Amino acid sequence: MWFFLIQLVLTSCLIEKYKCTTTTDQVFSITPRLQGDVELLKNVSSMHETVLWQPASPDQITINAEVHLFIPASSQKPIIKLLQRYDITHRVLLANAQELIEAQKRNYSTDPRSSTSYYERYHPLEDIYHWINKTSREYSERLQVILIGSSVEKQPLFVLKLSGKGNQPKKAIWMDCGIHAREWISPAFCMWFVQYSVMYYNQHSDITEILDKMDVYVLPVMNPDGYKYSWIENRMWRKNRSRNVDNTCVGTDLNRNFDANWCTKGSSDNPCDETYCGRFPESEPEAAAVSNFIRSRKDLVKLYLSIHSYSQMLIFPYSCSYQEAPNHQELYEIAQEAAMKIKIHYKNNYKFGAGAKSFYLAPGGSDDWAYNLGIDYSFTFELQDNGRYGFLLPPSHISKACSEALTAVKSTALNVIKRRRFS
Ligand code: 0X9
Ligand code: ZN
Repeated sequence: MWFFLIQLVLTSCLIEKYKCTTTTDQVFSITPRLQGDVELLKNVSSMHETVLWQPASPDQITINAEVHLFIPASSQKPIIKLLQRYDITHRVLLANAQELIEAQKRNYSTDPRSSTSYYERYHPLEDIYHWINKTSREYSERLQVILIGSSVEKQPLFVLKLSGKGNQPKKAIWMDCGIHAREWISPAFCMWFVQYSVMYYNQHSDITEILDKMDVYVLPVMNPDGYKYSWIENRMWRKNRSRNVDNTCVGTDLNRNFDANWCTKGSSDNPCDETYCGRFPESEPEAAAVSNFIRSRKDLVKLYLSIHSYSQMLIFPYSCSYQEAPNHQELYEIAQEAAMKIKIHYKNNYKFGAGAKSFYLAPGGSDDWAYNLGIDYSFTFELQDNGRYGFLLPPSHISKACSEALTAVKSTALNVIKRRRFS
C-alpha cells in the first residue's frame, strides 16, 4: 500500500524544497476574501495559460464567491507561489484533470458485458450527426430533421422536430443544447431527451401529453465547430470558432451574440476574452440561424429552453439587466416547481431565479432575446454539477444529470401547457 502511495507521489510530483508541484493539469477552488485577492485573481485568470471555469469571465469575480480555475501543469508553480505570497488559500478541486478528460472520451466500450448504454456516454460530433440520421429514420413518424443553417466551418445545424398525434402545426417548445463547447453534458441531454420522447410517447402520460399538445424543436449542438474543437484540440473551449480580421484570437461567445442589450456590461468586446460578444448582434452564423428560425415561428414558440452546465440552476430573464421581467412571479413559480420536483425525485438541490439578480449580469443571451421576442416562458437550465467535476462530469453521472434535467423540462412544459391551456 505504502509502496503504491509513494510511487504515486513520486511519479506525479516534482518535489522541490518540500513543495510538491504536480505534473498534471488541475482545477483549483479559490475564494477571495479581500478586494486585493479579487484583483489578483482577475489578473491570474486572464493569463491565457489558465482557464476560468467559474464565473464565466474575470470581471464577475467578487469577494467571498468561489472561483474555479483550470491550471495547466506548466503554470502551476508560478500560480501557487503567487497565491502563497498573498496568503490566499486554495483547494484542489480536481487533482488530475487529464485522467478525467480521457475517461470522458473513452467512448466505445468494446466489452459486450458493459452495462452502460449509448446515452450514458459522451459522443464526438460525427457520431451525433450519425445518431440524428439513424434516429430520425427509425422514428420517422415522430421525428423530422430540419436544416436551419450552418456553422462558421460549414457544419450543418440540424433541428429535430418531435411531434405527437395530428398533422396540424401546434404551439411549440424550442430547446437548444451545446451553445458552449465544453459543456458536454448539454448535447448529451438533448440526445437523452429525444430518445426518451420517442421511446415513451404513448407509454408515459407526461411526455404523451406534451407531444400531443406541443411540437418540440430540439437543436442538439448549436456550436458544432466549438464542440468538435473541444474533443480534438482543447477540452476547455467555450466559444464558436469564428476568425477575427485584425486579431489572432479565435471565437465569439454565442451566448453573448444575441440581440439583448448586446455587448453591454457583463460581456466583452475583446476577441481574446471568453465572453467576446462578436462584431454585431447575430454576427455569428450559429446565432443568426437560431434567431431566424425562431423569429419565423415566433407566434408558435411558447417556451424557450437553453441547456448549459454547470452549477445546477434554473435561470429566467433577465440576465441582460437587473430589471424584473413582467411575468417574474410566474417564471419564479415554474422554476420553483421544477427545482422542487428534482429535489423530491433525486434529492439534489437546484437554485432558481432571475439571471442578473440571482447570478450575474450577462447580456446578449439567447434566453433574454427569445423573451423579448414575445416568448413569455424562457429559461436557461444549468445542469450538474456544483463544481465537484465541473465540465469534466464523468460518464457515470450522465444518467442522473439527464434524469434531473428531464424532470425540469417536463415540469416546465406541463406548467406552460396548464397556464396557457393549450389543447
Ligand atoms: O454565462 C452564460 O452564458 C451562462 N452560464 S455558463 O456557465 N453556462 O456559461 C448563463 C446564461 C444565462 N442567461 C443569459 N446570460 N442570458
Ligand atoms: Zn454555458
